[in-house]
Amino acid sequence: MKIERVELHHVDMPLAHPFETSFGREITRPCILVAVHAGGLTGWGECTAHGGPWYSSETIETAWHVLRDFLIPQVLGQEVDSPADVVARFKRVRGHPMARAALENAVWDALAQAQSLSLTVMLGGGRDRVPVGVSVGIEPTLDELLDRVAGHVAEGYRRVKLKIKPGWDVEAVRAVRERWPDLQLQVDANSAYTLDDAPLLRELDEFDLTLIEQPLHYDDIVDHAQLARQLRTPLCLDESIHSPEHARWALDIDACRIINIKVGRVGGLTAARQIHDLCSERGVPVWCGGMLETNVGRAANVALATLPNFTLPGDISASARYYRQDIAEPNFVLNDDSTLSVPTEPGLGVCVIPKRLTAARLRHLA
Ligand code: OSB
Ligand code: MG
Repeated sequence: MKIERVELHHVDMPLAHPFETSFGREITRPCILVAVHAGGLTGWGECTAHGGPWYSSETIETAWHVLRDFLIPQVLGQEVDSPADVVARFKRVRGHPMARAALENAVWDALAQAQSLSLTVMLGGGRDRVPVGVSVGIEPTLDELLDRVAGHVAEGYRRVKLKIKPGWDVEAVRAVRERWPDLQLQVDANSAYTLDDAPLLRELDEFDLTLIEQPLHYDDIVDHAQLARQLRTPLCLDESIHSPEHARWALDIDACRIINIKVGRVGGLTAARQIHDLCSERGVPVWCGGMLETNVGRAANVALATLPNFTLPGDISASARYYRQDIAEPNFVLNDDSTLSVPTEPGLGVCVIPKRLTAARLRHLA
């Protein structure tokens, strides 16, 4: 397959509900959509970098720069027959996993379409439904938090993740746990604590949480290994795992018992599957994280989450939880059993709607 043209679309869309984490509050979600044109087909990939370097050091601007000046030139006009060809061409590039992932995933979509395979089948996944949960941001008051959780429970979500930060932790978790004693519950601190907070984090042990996600420094595994030994609740890493190597290092030193795999953070579907396989060999469960994606990124997440070791529900909620009107169709809708159905059409199985793309677009590299 010869890559004939690559387009970048910088879009920005209002979120259905503002999303607050320990690193900030988001009202709109800017992202870059990558379109790869080859042999009459178009493959799509979503770059999950945010506007600012808050979740990770990448931003929309760094990703645009690295895609335009270094990654696109590596594949433009080239014959690409498998995702491995793209990975090999990007090998010289250090860092910038979200930029790499966006282009690699667009090639996966194009290659899958060319072979008339769904992305799920091309990845080697199998399920026709994947279990999902919902990530609930920090709210202005506990009452508003309880209202949001109640809404999601009523929608049918059976697993809820609460964002926590100092001052919004034990009390918030207690309030939710008291009202829903049987709900599958977990928390995500996005690096808001230090080892000195171990006694406070230990208080969370009484709430029967599935996991505590990334409590310490975004680039740390050493302190996490120390903390893990002091908690009964399993530790899960998100921000600290940037590649299959980071996953291996973290598991080698028992820094976590569970890994959140995000396609963007680890540099693409190839790396994501490698981490899945490694964790599978080591008996470590994984789950698919989310970055408030549009249906383009969500479709890739759903396909990834069909791999067998994705045993915990993903942060892959229904489309309506994120946007009033998504940029691609069809929407993902929550099934009665707190799952999303896996598309079976060739490639990602979603179509970008041109009119919506141009309406949401701030910048275009054609
Ligand atoms: O840490 O998992 C995170 C959203 C943006 C940045 C970081 C995170 C999140 C989420 C949302 O928790 C997950 C989702 O897309 O539903
Ligand atoms: Mg997280």
